[in-house]
Amino acid sequence: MSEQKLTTTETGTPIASDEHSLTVGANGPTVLHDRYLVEKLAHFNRERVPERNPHAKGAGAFGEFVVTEDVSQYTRAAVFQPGAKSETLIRFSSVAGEQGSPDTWRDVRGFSLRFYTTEGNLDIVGNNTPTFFIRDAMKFPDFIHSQKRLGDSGLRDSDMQWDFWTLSPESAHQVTYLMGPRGLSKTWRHLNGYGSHTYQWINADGERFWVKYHFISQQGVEPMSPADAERIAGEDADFYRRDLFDSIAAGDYPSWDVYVQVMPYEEAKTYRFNPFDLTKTWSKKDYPRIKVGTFTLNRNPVNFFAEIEQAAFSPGNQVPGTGISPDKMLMARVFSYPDAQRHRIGTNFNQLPVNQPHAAEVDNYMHQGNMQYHFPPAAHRVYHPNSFGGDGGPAADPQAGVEASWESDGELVRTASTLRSDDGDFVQPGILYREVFSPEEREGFHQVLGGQAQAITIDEIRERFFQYWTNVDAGLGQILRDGYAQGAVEPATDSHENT
Ligand code: HDE
Repeated sequence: MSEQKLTTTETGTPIASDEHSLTVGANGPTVLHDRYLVEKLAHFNRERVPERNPHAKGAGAFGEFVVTEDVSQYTRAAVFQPGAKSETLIRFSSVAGEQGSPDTWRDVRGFSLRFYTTEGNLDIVGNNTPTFFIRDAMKFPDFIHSQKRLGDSGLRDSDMQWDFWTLSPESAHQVTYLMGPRGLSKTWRHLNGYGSHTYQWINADGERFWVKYHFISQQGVEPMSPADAERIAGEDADFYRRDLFDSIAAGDYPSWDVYVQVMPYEEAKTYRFNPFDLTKTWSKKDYPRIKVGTFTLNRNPVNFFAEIEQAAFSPGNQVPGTGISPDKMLMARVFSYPDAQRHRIGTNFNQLPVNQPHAAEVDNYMHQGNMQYHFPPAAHRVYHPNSFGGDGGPAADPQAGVEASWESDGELVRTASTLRSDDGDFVQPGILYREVFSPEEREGFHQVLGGQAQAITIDEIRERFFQYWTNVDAGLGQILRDGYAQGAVEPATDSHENT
């Protein structure tokens, strides 16, 4: 046994009891000047920060990324140069469920990846699907509301989920993924991650490329059956969280290979799909995956709250040689994520150990705010420009801070992006259903959708549901209609679940 340490107040003074409040006699009233009791109860009342809305339930781990190939012709980012090694942080999550929700409800899974690079933190905040439900940020709160809970009963509701989806045809590709095998993974270790959006890379000569990130699981991609998911939701609501933690604790380190699809800058102007619309994927025949390296998760958090709950990711965390693209969703996310962190955690959220850069310095002219922890030397001025040279503070350098860029001109309008030749909402989901799903996966997909049809209680919405899937594939629509008419499709065990 190690030496017993003393319990103290938050300011380090030893206290007399862990169990008894200070009272007037053994049976008398509790006194308010029991400073430790008041401190302990007050702190307890403040233990929670607002949970993420969405992506509340999750967990994560630290690891290392190693670049095994040479992609320096596409990016100057230090993190992607041959042989570079960087510390990483990942957080997996489900989208709709709250903090305590079962891990194995059918859902898209968040795949938030941070590289602590020598040029600052790079965050790729993606999912286990290469697409998304909507293509304009204006619809995001409505979308999430439809997947969460009704205003009156506080219940989740198939009618509102399908109401939103069927009124939003751009969702069809992602909903096809969600209702297919990717909606339920065997574990978090058995899923791929995707940056989903198009990002930009810039090489040392200033040449620009559009890229999509793919993180391919070395454990393989394996689904979980709806029946297992239903059972496990009851037996162990933290199944994925436990699996990840236990695997790493046992030295069974999961890893993912990092790939990019690279599109030359000019080709984006004429590609047959809008390459900045994340309801679409890029054909791998047109843009094959190019390997970059591998990351391995090898370290569990020491403290879940400090290191995972307070992890503050943002797609705006880019480094010189990487950047965002004109994807309307991505541009809005760059604003929205730090706003969420300021609300959830506070002004100086980036000063927390998990969020501060681990391999780069921070220096600028922002200061103060609640919970300021880091501060510069006394000579550091609080304004720029100043006449104190290096001692007075940092200076910006356009060559160091390379930023993504693209041409842009036009009137301010509120309208959808211009459609390309193959931009139909139902083209790619149809291909996914017919050509990518195996016969068994299609069968499982029919079962899941059969259950969903039964869970819808409003005829008009169910009719739109049949039409939506008919638009994806006429045969699929017919199978679902016939199944419903005959009552032949058993309610899928996960009929109440969704994103
Ligand atoms: Fe998010 N999203 N999102 N999202 N998202 C959040 O950020 C948001 C979108 C994703 O592990 C929130 O810190 C908007 C796409 C993940 O900590 C919030 C839009 C993709 C996580 C937010 C999107 C994602 C989040 C909640 C439409 C995949 C978990 C609290 C423009 C490519 C991050 C927070 C973690 C979390 C906003 C769309 C993935 C509210 C406005 C597309 C993995 O800021």
